[in-house]
Amino acid sequence: MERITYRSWTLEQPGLILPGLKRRQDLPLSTNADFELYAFWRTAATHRVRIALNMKGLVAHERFVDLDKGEQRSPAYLAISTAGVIPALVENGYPPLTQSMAILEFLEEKVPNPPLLPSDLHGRARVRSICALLVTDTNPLLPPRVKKYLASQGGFDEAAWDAWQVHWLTSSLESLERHLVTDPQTGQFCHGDTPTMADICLVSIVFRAQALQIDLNRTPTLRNIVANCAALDAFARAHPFLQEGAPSPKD
Ligand SMILES: N[C@@H](CCC(=O)N[C@@H](CS)C(=O)NCC(=O)O)C(=O)O
Repeated sequence: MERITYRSWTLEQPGLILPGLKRRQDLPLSTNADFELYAFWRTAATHRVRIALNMKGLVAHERFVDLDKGEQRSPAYLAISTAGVIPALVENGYPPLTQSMAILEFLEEKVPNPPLLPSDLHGRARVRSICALLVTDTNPLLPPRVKKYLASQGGFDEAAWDAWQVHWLTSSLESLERHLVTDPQTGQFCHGDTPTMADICLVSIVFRAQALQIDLNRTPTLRNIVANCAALDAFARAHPFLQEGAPSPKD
């Protein structure tokens, strides 16, 4: 069986991707792309946009920005995103769109079906609140620029950086678990029985948690929702290990 390892996380891990899916580099290049997506294989923010594009039936031609080589800080990329972060989504004839949540909202308005937000006002607020916990409060503690600063100014080595990530991810996921397990609006997914932006955000953050061997059995509601998402084609095709630049089976 093909085995891909990234840190302690392997592609063989059950229930997380559909068998038989092809890695992006094995697929023919799309000639009918709706967008260009500046992307890197493993990042949570890009992961969110890939899932949303898949759910909306849209196709993006990806331009690979290698975060491990610091390409996000190259003058060419800073002309696309002044903050030097990915993703950036470009629709032909329009300026680049940045910030994954703004991109998700853009895709939701551009292609309303299937909806990624509930039809009622309070439901939408609940879904956006879950997104904010994961994306606004948690994700900013984890990117390479934070690691770089903590290493240079705070004396962090790899072990300290891992402990930092495990601390903030665990605290965030456990607080979300407490919310989801007690709220009757939780269903097979974070909000009811159809996937929303909240599930997209959850799956993107959980991938990072799994790479750090955080035990999802301590957050069983989240674990079950992530497994339900993984069974959906739009989520499965967006899995980081299937993307260009991901470690090959030999790595
Ligand atoms: N809030 C932004 C975060 C974007 C972001 O931080 N992206 C990371 C990858 S997940 C990045 O490009 N980091 C580059 C760096 O830290 O140098 C979003 O959701 O799009």
